[in-house]
Amino acid sequence: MKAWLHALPDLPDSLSTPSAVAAWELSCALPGTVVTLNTVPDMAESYRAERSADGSWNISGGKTGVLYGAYALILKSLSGESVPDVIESAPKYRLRMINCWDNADGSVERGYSGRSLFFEGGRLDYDPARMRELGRLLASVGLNVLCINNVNVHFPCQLLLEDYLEQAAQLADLFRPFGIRLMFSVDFSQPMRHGIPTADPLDESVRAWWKETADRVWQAIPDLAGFLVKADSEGRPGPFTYGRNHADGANMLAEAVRPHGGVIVWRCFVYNCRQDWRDLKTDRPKAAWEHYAFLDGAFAENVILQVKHGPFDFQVREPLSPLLLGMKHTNLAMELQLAQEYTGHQIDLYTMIPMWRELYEELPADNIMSIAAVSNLGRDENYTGHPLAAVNLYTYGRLAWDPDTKAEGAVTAWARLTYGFTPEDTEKLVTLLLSSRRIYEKYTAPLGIGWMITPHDHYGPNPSGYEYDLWGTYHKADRNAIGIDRTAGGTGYLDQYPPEIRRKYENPATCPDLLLLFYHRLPYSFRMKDGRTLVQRIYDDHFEGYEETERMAEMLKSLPFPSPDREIILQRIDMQLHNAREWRDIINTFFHRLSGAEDEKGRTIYL
Ligand code: GCW
Repeated sequence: MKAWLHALPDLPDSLSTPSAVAAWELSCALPGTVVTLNTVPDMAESYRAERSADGSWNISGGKTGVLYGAYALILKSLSGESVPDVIESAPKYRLRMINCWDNADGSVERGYSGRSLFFEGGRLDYDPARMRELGRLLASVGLNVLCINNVNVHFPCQLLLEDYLEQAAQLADLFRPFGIRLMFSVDFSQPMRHGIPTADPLDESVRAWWKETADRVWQAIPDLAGFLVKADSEGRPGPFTYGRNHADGANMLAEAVRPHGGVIVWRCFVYNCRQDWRDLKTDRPKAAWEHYAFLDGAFAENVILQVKHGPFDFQVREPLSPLLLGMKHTNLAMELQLAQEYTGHQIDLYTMIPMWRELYEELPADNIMSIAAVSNLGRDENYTGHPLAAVNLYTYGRLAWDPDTKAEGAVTAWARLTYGFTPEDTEKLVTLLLSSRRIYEKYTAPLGIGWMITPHDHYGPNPSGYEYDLWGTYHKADRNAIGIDRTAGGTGYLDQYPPEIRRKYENPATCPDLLLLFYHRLPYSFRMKDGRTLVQRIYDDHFEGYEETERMAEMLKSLPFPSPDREIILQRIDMQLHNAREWRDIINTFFHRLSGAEDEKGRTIYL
């Protein structure tokens, strides 16, 4: 299925404003329902939809608010949800972003849905009809910013150059009727590709170059949202080269884009990726805090620090990053990852909203102004490679609009919109999707330890693959114990949190099981709260994870998916079964060989 709006006819290319799109979508989706649209400029992105006694509707909203109101009414009606007489809504987050990791050569870094939707052969290359379809998909769940190129700007950032800008401007035109603004990733050292000898943010010629560049770019695309920057991260250039800090770097760019209303989204994924495993002092999860917390309040008002949701890198389970809790005087965005890099490559089922709900529960209400997610989209017919991975895009948008969105309601709405099964089958599908994250977690790295994945490619098990590498991701398993003590007595990572969080995790006897090995180094004989030993708990989770995958496969096979989804889904669940079996046996054998502990239930562990 081409995601959840597949039932609507293609959009004509003549619609140039959000209200024109809204009127057209309403006439297709709800024929016979009279809807009046009323644009109230002050309402910006918010809307109020009200049903009159005669059944007709009136939607008032800002320029894009009317569009969001129309989609809300359409999606609620089509998904069979009960539609209240008044729907009133405003987005919680200002920028609701999709970050694409698409390269100019058409490849997608960590992409599992085919090639880039936007680039091919070193140039912008897109299908306008597909762009409109994508625009409506994103707008229908309230997303409003699309950063089209990879944060690792491998190719000189052509998007900033004259001849590319023209085509990029045409792309921006295609998305504008959907309230979606483009954003570009830029390379911090870009001035050096244009004859400037340095990229030092305090150098006058550098500042002047960025100003001129911003002027040129915004002249072509006046509503460009801004620039996204990965600096001093994983080999990318940045202010550190010049002895400057990240406020110096971000504020310099912010000054260049400010006259145009642009923002600088500055990623905080900064850590030592050349670590020596012999070094016992450096603890990678501490890095973001160490680089940024002391700069709280030093960033310009049009800078947003974009922080990965956890302190490592999109593992199956990580605690919420302490930076998201600590920087009270800085604009922050939380970064999620729809692309299933560590979570099954869009082969294994992995519905993310249960994980996101846990993060949102811990986010203080007013700290965060924006949300970003790494895209899971590509040129595949169904956009997300695995047809069921579209649930992640849909629910991401719903949560970015309203962080109180409940997992079950949103997944059910998506399932109904996409497949229109009987209520029993919808319920089966929803149950299966909601359990998929926990199942994946059970058969992969245990209890928050992370990183037991095949290096670089990040699919399948390799328990010590990262152990002596330079990425700072170690579990230090020996014959007695596993893990790193991150409490005050250990690396002190936990000290980066407020006291109530510290108290929750500092004692292994009371630390929640699923993060136990993130925070503590423990012997295999450690008694869990339920009386099992740590190693027995690991064995049990892995056997259960595989069995539950088998049950999931049976259930999937019984559901009436239409073609071609059915074929793709069945082929991938077989691959997932194979993967889950590999994980189960390799992880169990790994721990058995180290600990010598037998499985109390006598199941097969290969020696
Ligand atoms: O998760 C890691 C990925 C890299 C990625 C990096 C990042 C774009 O393995 O492929 O680079 O994160 O977030 O910048």
